[in-house]
Amino acid sequence: MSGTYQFVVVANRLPVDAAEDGGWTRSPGGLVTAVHPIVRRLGGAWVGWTGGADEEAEPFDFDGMHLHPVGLSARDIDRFYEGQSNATIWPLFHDAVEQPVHHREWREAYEAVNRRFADATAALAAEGATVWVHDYQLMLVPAMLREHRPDLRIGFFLHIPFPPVELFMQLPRRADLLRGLLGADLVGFQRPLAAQNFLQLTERLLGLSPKEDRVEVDGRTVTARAFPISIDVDEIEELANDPEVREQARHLRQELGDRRLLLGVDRLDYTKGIEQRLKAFHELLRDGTVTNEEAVLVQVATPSRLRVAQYQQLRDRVELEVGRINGEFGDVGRAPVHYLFQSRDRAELVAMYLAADVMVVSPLRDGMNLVAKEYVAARVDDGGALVLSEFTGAAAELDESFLVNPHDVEDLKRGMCAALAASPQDLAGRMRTMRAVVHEHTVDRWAKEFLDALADVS
Ligand code: GDG
Repeated sequence: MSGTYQFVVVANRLPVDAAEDGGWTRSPGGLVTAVHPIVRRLGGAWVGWTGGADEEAEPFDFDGMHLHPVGLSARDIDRFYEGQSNATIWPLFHDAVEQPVHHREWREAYEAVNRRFADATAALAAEGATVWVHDYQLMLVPAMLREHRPDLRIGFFLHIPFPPVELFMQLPRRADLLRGLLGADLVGFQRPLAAQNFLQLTERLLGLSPKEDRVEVDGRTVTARAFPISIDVDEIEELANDPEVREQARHLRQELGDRRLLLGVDRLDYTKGIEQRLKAFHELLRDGTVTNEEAVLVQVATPSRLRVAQYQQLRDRVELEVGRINGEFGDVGRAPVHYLFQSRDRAELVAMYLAADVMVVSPLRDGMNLVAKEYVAARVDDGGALVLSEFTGAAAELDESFLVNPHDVEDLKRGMCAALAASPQDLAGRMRTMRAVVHEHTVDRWAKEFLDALADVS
């Protein structure tokens, strides 16, 4: 059975959020910004979850897109989303920086939910349509889809890292997951190394013979290549030039007096290296390298995956450390760490980017890291310094940043100090170079390159 849509996007979440008036608003974020115009132009459809439990939401049209909700029960959310996706695959694909948890029921739920996504997509896509599947929650979908609809052109993009062979081998039912991805014509990754890991794995696990960026499977060719994602540069620059946002940035600076501002903005996730950043700042204060009079760390930790045990434990550890630092080095009315366990709106984030002397992005492992690119895009004044972990995809493009190994606290401290000590001329030169890179590689270009490659390979 086939449908009428020539282009279908399949992602864990629909590109909308429930509004207070009972309607929908478009979700923020680069992926939606980049893909929405393409879906609208092609009169396409988007298959995804609404974000709520036990929903029997009907398909609906939104701003030129046909949105097809896949309902998840509370049990599906528990097992497929919080379990297999976020407590098994997520940690394992991020170098197992937290111990991955394995449960048979989670794997079964993952397969069942992937099947539902695949069935919904198969029913919507027109004969010969292009389908673009996204991310680690839906890795079985390409093969499930191909089984019923060999006529489709299927692309898959993984937003997170793809692990080295030895680590992937730890996964129960690992071959199924790999075969799931091999259902696609084109598998896209953030970095070339990830594509290599994937191709090596096809040899090790399935005895296939990958050559260059391709592998033959069941008489078809699957191509694996890197397509580093980026941001909506215009959106960030518009905000950075907005007089209200600039005023907000000035106000923020005033509030902090003449102290240098170090900034962290992350989802509260153990991959982001927030604990390592706090430890480094703690030691700088303890060593006397910086004092509470001279510097302040503002950490926005956006609430994330709050029902997953590892995230609750991380929150406790982070909050304990913030309390320790502020208790030891703070003064009445002047704390060294300002910790915000809150989601802030985009304008406010950009105001913070503009106000920050040093942006500290220190993930232990990150597919790309858009915050680093947003910071660079926001610095229309060529000011500010970026301290960036080598273990982010962004490090490959932003090599004029102060690159650090966040696993080594000494190195993180060295990077933070070097950024604080650098001359304005040095910093402006670095920022100009990085801004040119971000300008060149926007999220629109990323989407176009992926879809052009998909059209070419299949
Ligand atoms: C995954 C991969 C890859 C954060 N706090 C707030 C807020 N944000 C926005 C940031 C940024 C986005 O969320 C986070 O993107 P990242 O790339 O930094 O990280 P993940 O969420 O882990 O994303 C990652 C990405 O997918 C894309 O492929 O780069 O490697 O892990 O845009 O600005 N936005 C608002 N309030 C907040 O408090 N409005």
